[in-house]
Amino acid sequence: MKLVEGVYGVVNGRHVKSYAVETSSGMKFTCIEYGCIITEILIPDSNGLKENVVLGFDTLAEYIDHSPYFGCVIGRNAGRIGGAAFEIDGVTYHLANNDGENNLHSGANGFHNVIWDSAVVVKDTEVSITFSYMSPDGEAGFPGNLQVEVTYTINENNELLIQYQAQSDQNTIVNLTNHSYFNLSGNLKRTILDHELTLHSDGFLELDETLIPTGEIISVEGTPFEFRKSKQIGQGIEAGHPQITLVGGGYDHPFLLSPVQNQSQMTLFDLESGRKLEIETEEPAVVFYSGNMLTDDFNIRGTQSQKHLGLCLETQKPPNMIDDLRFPSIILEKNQQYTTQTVYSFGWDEGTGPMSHQ
Ligand code: FUC
Repeated sequence: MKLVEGVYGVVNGRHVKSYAVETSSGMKFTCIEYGCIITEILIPDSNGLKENVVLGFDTLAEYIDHSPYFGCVIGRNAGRIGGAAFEIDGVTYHLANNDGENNLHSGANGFHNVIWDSAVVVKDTEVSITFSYMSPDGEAGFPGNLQVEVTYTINENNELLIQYQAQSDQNTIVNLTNHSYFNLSGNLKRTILDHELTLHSDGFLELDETLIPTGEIISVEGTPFEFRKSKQIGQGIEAGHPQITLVGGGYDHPFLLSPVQNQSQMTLFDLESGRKLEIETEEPAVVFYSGNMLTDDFNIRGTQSQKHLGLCLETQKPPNMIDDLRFPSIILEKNQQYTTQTVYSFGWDEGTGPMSHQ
């Protein structure tokens, strides 16, 4: 394992550190203290060519000015809160309405725009980077002083483990995720439409026209939301469904995860490059977002952004659920520990080319 520390940029006079971790078999992972952003993940393809598989920028200015939440940790709340308000213990709390009348990803003062403290632990076969932050009572509109930690551990098996921990001195909302956009083609050569997805979910949450869950669970059976057997994402989108049209031509829905045995809950595969990503989470749901709202008015490391250039698999609790007893609540009670983790395992098909030229 190799670790290189650096300075990514400066915000308000403060240096933002970067950490680059390399495994001996060829994965390279880079993250920064700003928003806990994962800026780059290099993975070999079937010919051994290492290329980037996440959307990201090379400058802090781009993240600050116009990032559609590339690679960051979202908090305190991932997803939308209807009417940008919620009630806890009879008190109504108001958040920024930054998505029509709703709150999206906690607004401009969310965790993606915060500089976190960091510490590293280096072992023989793994490197861990822990980011910590004390979010003060009332920040972004949420009650309670919330102490939060996010740890990225990269190991020699080319796995990325993300562990989240939080504790508050008042009842509050906590629903954290990482918002990496994946594109396994490598350096954004193609959109994600021909990526094959396996997602073990029997049902997803119907959305209303402002993308808030209506409360209805729709069975995936016989719909383009059926990914229990591997399917090309583009095929699903083309098949058409009012819920696909509603979100701008694609997926942007919470899928409820089903129990699995001896297989990953989610697998993403790109046949042409031979790259594969498997995801396992303790969370009950994943918001599968197929990059429908990515606009073409900015560049991503020299490539023009476009719709479907990346996809997010945001592991989390179903959004906007506070007192619907069918789902785990997004309320974290005073002095209780919030802990959760998600593992991303990267692999590549070594069958077709020499693992040589890197
Ligand atoms: C995802 C989606 C949203 C939004 C955002 C940038 O989390 O659920 O609709 O577009 O990313």
